[in-house]
Amino acid sequence: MGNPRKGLEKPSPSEFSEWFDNVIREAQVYDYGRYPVKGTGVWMPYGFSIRRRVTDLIRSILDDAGHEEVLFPMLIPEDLLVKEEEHIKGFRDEVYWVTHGGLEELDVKYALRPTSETSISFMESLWLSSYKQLPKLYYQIVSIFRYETKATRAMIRLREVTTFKEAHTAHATFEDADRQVKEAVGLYSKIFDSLGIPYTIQKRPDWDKFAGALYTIAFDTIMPDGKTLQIGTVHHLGQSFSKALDVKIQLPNEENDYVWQTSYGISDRIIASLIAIHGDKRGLKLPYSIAPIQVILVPIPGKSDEENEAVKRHVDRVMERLKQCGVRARVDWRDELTPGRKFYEWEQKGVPIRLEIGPREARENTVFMARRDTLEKRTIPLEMLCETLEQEGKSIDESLKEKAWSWMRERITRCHNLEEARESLASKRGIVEVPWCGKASCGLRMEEETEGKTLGSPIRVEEAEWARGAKCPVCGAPAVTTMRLAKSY
Ligand code: A5A
Ligand code: ZN
Repeated sequence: MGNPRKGLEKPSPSEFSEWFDNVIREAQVYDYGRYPVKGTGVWMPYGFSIRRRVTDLIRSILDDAGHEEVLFPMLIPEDLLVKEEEHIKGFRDEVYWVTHGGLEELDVKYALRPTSETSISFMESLWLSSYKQLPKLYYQIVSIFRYETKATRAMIRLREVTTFKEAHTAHATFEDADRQVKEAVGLYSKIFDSLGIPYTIQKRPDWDKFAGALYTIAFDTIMPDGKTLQIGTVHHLGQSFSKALDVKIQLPNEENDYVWQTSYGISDRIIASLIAIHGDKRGLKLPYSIAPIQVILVPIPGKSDEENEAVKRHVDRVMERLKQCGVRARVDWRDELTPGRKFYEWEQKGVPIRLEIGPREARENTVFMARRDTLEKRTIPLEMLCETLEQEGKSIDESLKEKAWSWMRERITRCHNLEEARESLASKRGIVEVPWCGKASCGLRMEEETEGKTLGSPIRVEEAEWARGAKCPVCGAPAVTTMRLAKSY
């Protein structure tokens, strides 16, 4: 017998990339790199069910906070897309164009939307006329297309981003849009928290904000290879798009003004990080609250037909009980596979709890439970099943979240000089924080000298407290905040 706990460790930084590609295919989540269009992947049935639980979670949190779901056309005529100057400058190199209808060349070519600020603002110019209609909070979950030139990666850097949740909001004042940005940061925190995904929140430096925005707030997490992944962004768009697309309203004082807008987005990356951050060498580890299958029942064959009959009746009883308490459960009846083989598959798929049910459990009216995250096992009387699962489910989710946060916190390092910062990024990656005077020239120098990417400054001032008054390692002036740097995706 090998070590029964083998495989509960994370893939090492150097193994991560291969681990991720293998696990998503073998667990039948996502088939990537085989469909003959680069940067696209296929959500397989099990993966689709995970994706649906995640989009349901996003929808419920946004709906509860007053957002309305909409669905816009995928095609954006060129003259609309180019209206906002900074925006098109930023996206020019990434747009896919539809140039023909059949054999005919189109008069005005169409972009496959790379994002929807321009198309949504265009319709808002027709829909909105008074401050009384504001704030207006729309969102859609759609495919977008970006001709990415950096190396494409399953779920992480796609050319067709199939799970693009984009929210677009309109407000009567700058301040109300500013408030919405804070609200969105709170909503995104809640979404990531529900999945146990840890993050840091920072204001991106001006040289790295969204094309057309006044400023961008970003959520970054650290992947098992130590590189950071931007998992969500919130933008204050000011009036750039409303001016370019003429979204005007009447204010309380009867004057007309352009609306103030925000937009915020998350993508397939949220599912990539859910898988990457909790997973181990055995495969996925899904939180109980989000798992499409929370409990898998594996019948253990007996020595006689009689015993097998008893097992079957007991499995039915257990399923009945699980149905009553609203647990998403399934029985694996496949008779061509051994129980051991089934354990292996469901562990790989990340099902949080396994119940083994054999002749002994049937006789004693119990189930034998194994937790995916710790492999802890114990026998539970049937009458205790529902309350036990509820407790174990909570405990699994807390434990996954806590482990993920502590792993990430250990990878955030404070440095007082750039040499140290460079060393730290080279040897252990993660995030380094250095005191920063706030000048762009110093930030850009930090990027060069540390060979890291500038993620920006924490939006919570207390997170930069330690650096206040310290010297900016570039110019020596007193720091007003910190700059976070990382090797990033
Ligand atoms: N309209 C705004 C919200 C927008 O487009 N913002 S964004 O460009 O920053 O994209 C939102 C989020 O989508 C990013 O924070 C990133 O997490 C994700 N994303 C962007 N490009 C992606 C790609 N090629 N593949 C997967 N996810 C991507
Ligand atoms: Zn400086």
